[in-house]
Amino acid sequence: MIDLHFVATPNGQKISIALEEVGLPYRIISYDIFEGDQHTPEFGRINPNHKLPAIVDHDPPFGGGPHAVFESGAILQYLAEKTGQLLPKDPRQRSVAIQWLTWQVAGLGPMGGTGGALRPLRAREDPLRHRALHKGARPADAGAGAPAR
Ligand SMILES: N[C@@H](CCC(=O)N[C@@H](CS)C(=O)NCC(=O)O)C(=O)O
Repeated sequence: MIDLHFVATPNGQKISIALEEVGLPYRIISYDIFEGDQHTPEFGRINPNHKLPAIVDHDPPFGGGPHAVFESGAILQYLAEKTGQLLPKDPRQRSVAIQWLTWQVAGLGPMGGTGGALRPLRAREDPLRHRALHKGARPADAGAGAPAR
């Protein structure tokens, strides 16, 4: 049995989708990250970074008692290796799959998360300042106090 420490964000859903796909039995332990559920000493022993998702595999292939895995990319790789599914055996195809996995966790995921967090701030942003920051306008366009060129 696998415990999935879960929040319904894309990172959490990646793991629930993978668990459904490989057909391993699991149970969901839900967290409300806005209430700070992740900041307990118990969860810190599963993920010292206090982020979701994380899993605890009570029957790891290498024995020795329960095994905790955090970071969605590491969890996906663990599930693939445990079941022999999801990752191609062919070394060339395996390399391609790991490239896309790394792109998702290191590129798309953080960019999407940051974009989502900043969108409300951007809406309130001064239009001239926005132009100066994002469209290459001269700093003087940003208004009083900006250094002249
Ligand atoms: N790189 C991590 C990102 C984990 C992450 O940022 N999780 C968010 C939810 S998607 C979280 O737990 N936020 C709560 C917090 O930062 O306190 C992964 O891929 O698992």
